[in-house]
Amino acid sequence: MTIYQIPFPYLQNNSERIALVEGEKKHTYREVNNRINQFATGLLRSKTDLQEERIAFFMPASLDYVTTMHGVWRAGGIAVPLNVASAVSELDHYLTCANVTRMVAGDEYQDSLRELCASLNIDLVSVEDVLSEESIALPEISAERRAMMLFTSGTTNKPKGVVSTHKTISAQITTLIEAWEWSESDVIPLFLPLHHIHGIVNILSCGLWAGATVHLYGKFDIPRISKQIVAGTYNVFMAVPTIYVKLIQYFESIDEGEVEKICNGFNAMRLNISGSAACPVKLFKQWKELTGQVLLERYGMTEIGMGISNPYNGERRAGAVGQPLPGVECQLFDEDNNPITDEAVSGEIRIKGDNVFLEYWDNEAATRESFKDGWFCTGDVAVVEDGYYRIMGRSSVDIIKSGGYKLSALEIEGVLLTHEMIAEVAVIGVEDDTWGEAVTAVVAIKNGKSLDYDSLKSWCEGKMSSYKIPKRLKIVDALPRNAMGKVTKPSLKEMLRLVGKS
Ligand code: MLC
Ligand code: AMP
Repeated sequence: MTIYQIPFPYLQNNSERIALVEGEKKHTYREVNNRINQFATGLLRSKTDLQEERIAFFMPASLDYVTTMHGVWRAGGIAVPLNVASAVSELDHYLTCANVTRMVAGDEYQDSLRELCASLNIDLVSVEDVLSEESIALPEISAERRAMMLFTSGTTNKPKGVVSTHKTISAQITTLIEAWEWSESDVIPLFLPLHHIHGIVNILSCGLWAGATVHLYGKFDIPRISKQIVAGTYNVFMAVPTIYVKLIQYFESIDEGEVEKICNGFNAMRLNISGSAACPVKLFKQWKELTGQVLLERYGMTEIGMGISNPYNGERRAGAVGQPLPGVECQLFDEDNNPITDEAVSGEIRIKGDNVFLEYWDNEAATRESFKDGWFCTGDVAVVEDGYYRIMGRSSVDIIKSGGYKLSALEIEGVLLTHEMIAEVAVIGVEDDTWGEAVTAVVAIKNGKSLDYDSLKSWCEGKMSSYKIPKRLKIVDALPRNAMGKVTKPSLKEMLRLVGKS
């Protein structure tokens, strides 16, 4: 008998309930389970265990995605889901860093990936190529084995591979099932990208573990999703704050009767969640006024899954993220590494628990630096007020959160500095109503040269993923620096925030 270390009971039990809906197609748990086994078998070929071989995949939310993710887990590999919106120039780093040997891609992506995969000696296949009807025993895999690698931007260098084990993923799922009372009667739309924890764990994996039905969308398609909301299809909705902002902007573009129907659809749901970036109090209130839903805001990170959440039952507080989730230990620390016990004194959030990742792939130094005395140091600063955690900001100005994506200012600066007109550049995230933070390039231009926003934007295309391209350009004579010669990004940020408001 196969031992599943991430035991999705409804898959294992071949339930006849509907697991996935893709447009008009519906797939039962039994069907999905069989396909996963066929895929795992095909991946193994003559091997008995993939022994943590890194298998990348490049596909939107689909039956193929689920087949690949679970198939890799069951065959003993490490699943490396990649961002289908990545510029091909950025994929090279992910594939090389993870030493990927096989890439499973949707048909629509095969042509654009062929050359890159060939140059890196990576086997490019489709799900269909791998499926096998043969019947073999799948390996027994210990819970401590590595299962998944997600890339996350950091303050230095290129994105790092965050490795979680089968045990980590199980812990990340089960805490949410308990806290948010997932059940088999839940139906949820999934339109977030599937190379991040929000889409992978909070929605897809919790849904499949609980025996719920997950409706898969290739992208955030507001009219299609709204139609289902009006029809009362969904009872749970999870998104980043930017999505709630975009929904409100959409309401302003359609007639009032339609808005009312959509808002009634939201009103009838049991739960609306916001996370991955701060939910402004104004947005929390607007959503309540429009839909009657009190958003449940929670806090998480690629390295820990979810850590802190407002209560499902009980007061959900605007501007706060709530209390540590079941099984998650959370403590604030001051700059001298002393635990903070007083309320209203801010400090860095540090986390312990089975939900915490194992390591940054092939980067012992970064792993070591991110843990202190067994606590994972998140780099986020919070206070506790009346038992509720409130996020105050991040310890690094070089991390930008735009529409829920974590971006490295240094990575973007590195590309911009190769522009022939640019003498020096500082990239910062400036407060923005839609994106949370808008990537802003503050640039000093070489003597005698000129640069406008549109030409910079077109120059960036293809050199970085489109969501990283600066939304704004500010030209200065020289960047402000402190006595040590370091660019004073916090003052730049404040200056541009005030300019934006004037
Ligand atoms: C898209 N664009 C963005 C952007 N997303 N620009 C800045 N920031 C973003 N996040 C740009 C595109 O480049 C394009 O630019 C234009 O917007 C339209 O693109 P689109 O793809 O049609 O946009 P849309 O579908 O509206 O996408 C917005 C979005 C998406 C909010 C749906 O960004 C998204 O799915 N974000 C969620 C990311 C996520 O899941 N994060 C969780 C990380 S895990 P142009 O110029 O070409 O028109 C984590 C832990 C935790 O944080 O706690 O959960
Ligand atoms: P990522 O590395 O992409 O997983 O992003 C994790 C980061 O998103 C955290 O370290 C926080 O900075 C931020 N984040 C997630 N949820 C929230 C939230 N509710 N409020 C503020 N910041 C958040």
